[in-house]
Amino acid sequence: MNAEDARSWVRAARHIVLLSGAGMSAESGVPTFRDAQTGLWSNFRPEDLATEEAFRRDPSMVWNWYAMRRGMVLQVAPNAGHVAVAAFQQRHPGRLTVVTQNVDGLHQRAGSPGVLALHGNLSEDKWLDAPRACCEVAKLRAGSPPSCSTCGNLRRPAVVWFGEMLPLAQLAAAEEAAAACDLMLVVGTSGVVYPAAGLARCTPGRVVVLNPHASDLDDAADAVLRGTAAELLPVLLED
Ligand code: BV8
Repeated sequence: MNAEDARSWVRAARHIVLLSGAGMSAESGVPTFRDAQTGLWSNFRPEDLATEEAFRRDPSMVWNWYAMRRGMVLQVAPNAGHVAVAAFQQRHPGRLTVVTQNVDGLHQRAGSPGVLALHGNLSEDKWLDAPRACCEVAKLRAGSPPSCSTCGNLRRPAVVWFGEMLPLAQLAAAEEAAAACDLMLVVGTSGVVYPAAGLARCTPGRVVVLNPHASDLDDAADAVLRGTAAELLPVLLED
């Protein structure tokens, strides 16, 4: 099957879910989780840094890793893949739902409405421990990370770390969309992180994987398109 054939599936689909991972943003210049880490973090697997335990063990190292990623994301722009998805949604309101594992906000910046960000958002912070009466953002003590100037409660990135539960509202809406769709486009994900990858295994809809390399979800796919997000999505989603 090639992109042309898959286009007929897109045309015939009443409701589409686009499940995206880090590969969706690769052509914008955002490294994937598989890509080698650089600098201070080159000896760490992302999975080892993106945990509460790692943050409590060395808050400034993990905070600075996120600060580096935030800085990088501000330097880049949505690519032709993000733009094609948002344009399809503008042309066909309510027909495509974006469910993303990405915390970079590039789908949202491309103009996609109602993005279900399962793993949170890199540009937001929250309190590490349940906030006390003294924990006011207005009274933060500067630092990496900033903290409550009274009790020392730390600020942390508002992302979902490994071992943490996903935001229930987003997860429930994503499961509902996956159960109701007749086509799921799985774009730029290795398909190893759950429960996100499970959506592609549970959907009754046809599953099309878009990935230049083999992924853990190829066996769940009705079709696999070997190519990149920015190359394939404009073709696939063109009316
Ligand atoms: C939880 C935010 C429980 C932070 C992230 C079932 C089975 C096995 C394990 C588990 C299971 N259930 C739970 C687990 C444990 C764990 C898990 O899945 N572990 C894995 C590693 C085995 N899951 C969890 O911990 C989840 N929480 O289960 O809580 C619970 C229950 C009750 C009460 C309390 C707790 C939380 C998971 C979320 C973790 N947070 N991100 C941050 O970003 O810092 S996950 C993070 O890693 C990303 O968000 C993403 O999800 C994942 C990386 O995967 P991908 O996005 O796919 O990226 P990757 O680099 O791997 O691959 C890129 C792909 O793109 C490649 O295939 C490549 O070929 C392709 N590509 C490259 N270029 C392009 C391209 N494709 C297209 N175009 C291109 N140009």
